Order: sequence, then structure tokens, then C-alpha cells
Amino acid sequence: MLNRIDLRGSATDPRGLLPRAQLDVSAAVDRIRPVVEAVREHGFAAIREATERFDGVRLERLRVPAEAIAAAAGTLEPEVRAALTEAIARARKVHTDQRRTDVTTQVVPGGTVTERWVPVSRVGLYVPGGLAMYPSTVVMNVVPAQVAGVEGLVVTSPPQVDNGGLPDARVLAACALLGVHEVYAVGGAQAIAMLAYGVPGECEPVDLVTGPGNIWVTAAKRLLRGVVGIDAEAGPTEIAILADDTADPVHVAADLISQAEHDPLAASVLVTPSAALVEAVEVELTRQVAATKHTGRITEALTGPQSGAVLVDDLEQGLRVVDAYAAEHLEIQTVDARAWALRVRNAGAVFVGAWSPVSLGDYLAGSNHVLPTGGCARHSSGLSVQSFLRGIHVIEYGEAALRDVAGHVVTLANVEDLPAHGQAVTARL
Ligand code: HSO
Ligand code: ZN
Repeated sequence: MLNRIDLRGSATDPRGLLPRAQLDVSAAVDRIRPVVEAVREHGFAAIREATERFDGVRLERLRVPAEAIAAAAGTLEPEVRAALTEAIARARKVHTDQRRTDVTTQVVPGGTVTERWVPVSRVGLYVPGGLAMYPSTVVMNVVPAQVAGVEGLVVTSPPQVDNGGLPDARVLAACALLGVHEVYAVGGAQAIAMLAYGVPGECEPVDLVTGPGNIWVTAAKRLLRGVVGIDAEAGPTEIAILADDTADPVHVAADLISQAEHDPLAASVLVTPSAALVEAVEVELTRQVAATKHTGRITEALTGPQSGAVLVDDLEQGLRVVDAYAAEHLEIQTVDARAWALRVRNAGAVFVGAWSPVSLGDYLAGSNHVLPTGGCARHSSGLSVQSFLRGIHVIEYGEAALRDVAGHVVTLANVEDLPAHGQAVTARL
């Protein structure tokens, strides 16, 4: 099923040789630009028009009524409530430990710089609702925002024809469990435009938009970055597995399939020095894919050019390959898995050993599942409390401390031919 890529004996940089989805976000930006501009100009009417066209729902209002959120929570199955409650508790535990404290540095006597961590005031969280519904994504967005101290939290998620034009009932229930009461039944590019520009009388603009989405959402985020803050451009989900012949092919196949289940464009990549493991995993893929529910999109994802089995000489080369790939999720299923995991430099999240599958992290590990895709793990991290905070430097010098350093300020101001900068100091002295 998987494309085969043989890097054994290859000394070249593996980056260009690895499978990766080619997403044309720029082309998508051109397609959604009219929608975004219409929302800016016509607000509610434009959102209504786009929602009718793309979601097949005619919205009477954008905001989900409080009674509908309460009703969704009321009809939540007990086992779903228990699972979500546990997921929230574990995520809170991990994210609470991420909280930063303000630090004051005494630079010189009488001169301090304090770094204050201040939460963003109002945040819009996008929760997708296309091929699958994602109450877990509500948890992963809301928990770090709440721990950071964000006061204005807004969730938006596409309206569902089969839920009377409201977002998915479990998504609404998750909002209720988390105490989020401002929820909008808007999806796609129009949702990002609504959050960025606001809609008079319906939705105040936000300062920051977070959360994953399809290519139209990603394109809208790219277009609106600057008008509003953007966490990241999330592409289709990815799993890479670095494995040796101690890995269980049943587990490896199951994990590759689990993320392929998200999207025909999802990427599943196995990196191993063991040709025998590749063969055993292939046998398992054939067996397990036939036996699972979403065979169609999983097969498409596994056989697509973005997925593959990469043969390497040894785990050292394997490590270089997975670092070059910079997967959203990386599993290490080898001997001494923890030691290999600690050497990884580029990955959104690393899952160590036989008992830490990605789907644990998707729901209940306590870690966050909003992670960098498309190689962005080379420079970015997943969603965290930090994503919702800004560090503000507070500078406080007294007269003597300023006098002491004034000469250097004047020198640098003159070097840059900005003498008024220097005069702003000497005028005081
Ligand atoms: N694997 C997805 C998150 C998710 N999986 C939500 C299931 N539900 C991206 O990290
Ligand atoms: Zn997943």
C-alpha cells in the first residue's frame, strides 16, 4: 500500500526525497478572498450567503443560543461526558504546569526590566466539522487559553444540516463542560473573517484565532494574518514512525491507519532499517484497512504520494530522516525508545515506546493535539499556554542609572544618525 522510498546508502539531505503533501494554499487564498472581502463589507448577510452555499444551512443568527448549548450538554451520553471530563482534567494538569511567572531582572542598581506575561484579551477558537466532528479539539484549544487567563473565549464551528443548523452536539456539549458560552455556527473562511473583522451586533472581533481547519480555513488565516493574530497554518495530519525490528507490526499498522483516518490527504510515514518490518506492516495494513470503518479515505491517504515506507541503513540515519521530515506526530518504536526520543530535534510531539500511540495524545495523554504540520515543527511548537500570552517588557530606570549609561545611548544614536534619540536622554540630565 505504502510507496517505497529506499534511502539506504544515500548521503544526500533527505528533505527533498521524503513524501509530503503539496497543498496549494496560495491558490486557495485566491478562491476565498471574495468571501473574506464580502464578510468585511456586508457582515451577517455575507456570512449567511456563504453558509448557505458551502454548508447548505440558512442561518437565522450566527450565535448559538444558550439553551441549545445547555440542551446539548444535557443529552450527552454518560460515557462521553466521563471521557471528556477526564480529558479536560488531564489537559488542565499539563497546561497548568506551563504557566510562566513574571520575572524582574535587575540590570544595574536602580535599573530593572520586568517581563510580564499578559493573556490575549479575546480569542476565537476554530473547531472543524467536515469529515469528522471534534469535541476533543474544543478541549485542546480552550484549556490552554483558560489556563493562560484569556477572558473572552469564543468558539466557532460549522453548522450541521443534521443538527438543525447548529454545530455538532458533542462540540456544543464540550463547550458547556468547559464553561464556554459564546459559540457561533459558522465555519470555513467566513468564520475566520467573522472573527477577524467582527460582525456588528453579532460578534465582536477577536485578537487571536487558533485551531485547525481545512484548506479554506488555512487560506483565510493566511489572508487575515495581521488583521488578527494567527496561531499557525494547520495542514492535514501527519504521523511518522521510527521503528526497528522490535516494533510490533500490528501496532505500527494500526497507528499509521489511525491518522490516515482523518483525511485522504493525511500522511503516514514509516521510517525503518528493517525491510522485514515493512513487509509485515504491509500485510497488517491490508488486513486492518479492510476491517475498519473509513476504508476509502484511509486507503487514499496511505497510497497517496504523501505517505510511504522509508528504508534506512540504521536508526542513526532514521533519526536524520525523521528530523528532516519534522512530523506533526512522531512515534519511536525501537529498543531504547526514550534515548532516541530525547535526541529528536524536529517534531510537533513525540510518542515514546509501545504504549504511547498518537491516538492517546489525540484525546487523553494530557498533551495538546493542535500541532505544527507540513514541516513547521522545524520552527514552531504546538498550542500551549504560551500561545495565548504576550511577554511585555516593563522598563524602569532611576536618574542615576540613566545618567550612568547616557553616553552609550548618545553614541549609538549618533552612529545611527538619529541624534534626537540621544537628545531625549541628555535633555533630562
Ligand atoms: N490527530 C489530530 C487530532 C485529533 N484526532 C482529534 C482525533 N481527534 C491532529 O493532531
Ligand atoms: Zn487524530
